[in-house]
Amino acid sequence: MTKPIDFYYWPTPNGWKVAIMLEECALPYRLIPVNIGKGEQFTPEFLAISPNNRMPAIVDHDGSEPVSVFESGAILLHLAEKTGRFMANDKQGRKETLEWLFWQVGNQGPMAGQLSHFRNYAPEGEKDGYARKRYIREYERCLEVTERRLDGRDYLVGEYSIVDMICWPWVLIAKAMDVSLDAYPNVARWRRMIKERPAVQRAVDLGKELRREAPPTPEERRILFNQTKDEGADA
Ligand SMILES: N[C@@H](CCC(=O)N[C@@H](CS)C(=O)NCC(=O)O)C(=O)O
Repeated sequence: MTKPIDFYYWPTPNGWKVAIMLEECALPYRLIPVNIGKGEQFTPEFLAISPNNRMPAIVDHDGSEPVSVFESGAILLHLAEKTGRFMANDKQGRKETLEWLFWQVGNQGPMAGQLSHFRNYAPEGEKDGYARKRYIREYERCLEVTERRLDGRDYLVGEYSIVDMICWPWVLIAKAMDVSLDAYPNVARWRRMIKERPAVQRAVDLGKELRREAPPTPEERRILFNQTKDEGADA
């Protein structure tokens, strides 16, 4: 019998990317919450799996030795190769899959993450400053890139795939980041179509009882936003 995958998770867009794939493939998994507001991403056990102190991460017990994987793009590739699902397997399709996976983790993800930071967590007085405007523009630029890519296509690469799974969560929350999708009809259609998938709905609901209901406390802010030694993360 296949052993469940250990899934290190917290309910955020980055966590949803992997939750979607696990749910789509109906892979058995054991949910291990990583409370990033409490600093659980810094335990030695977790750092051995995910050296960048970020979730999501997995440990796959399928082979003779457990295999740990961190970074959502690498996890999705691992799961697609393991199951033979949700990834084009011809040479051109694989190349395009890698291009768009790298695009997400190097562009759309970080820009959306920073936009979310400045919108939700920047100190009052800095919320509407240069940084927020910069990340709104970059997030919108990424939406334009996605819009053009989806022109005449249902999905980003071939059939519905890990590329859609990795790009979709940060588009799902566009409105919550004060960005309208009205100017991006292809993106809006694609967002809607994916949102209707039962596996995607299960993934977005995963651990929703753990979601933050109030702004971060000073201690949570220290843990999340002052992570270098000089700033006292491990003081
Ligand atoms: N590039 C990473 C990003 C993961 C990421 O930023 N995770 C955040 C939550 S959304 C996290 O674990 N933060 C913990 C921290 O900031 O210490 C991926 O795609 O897996």
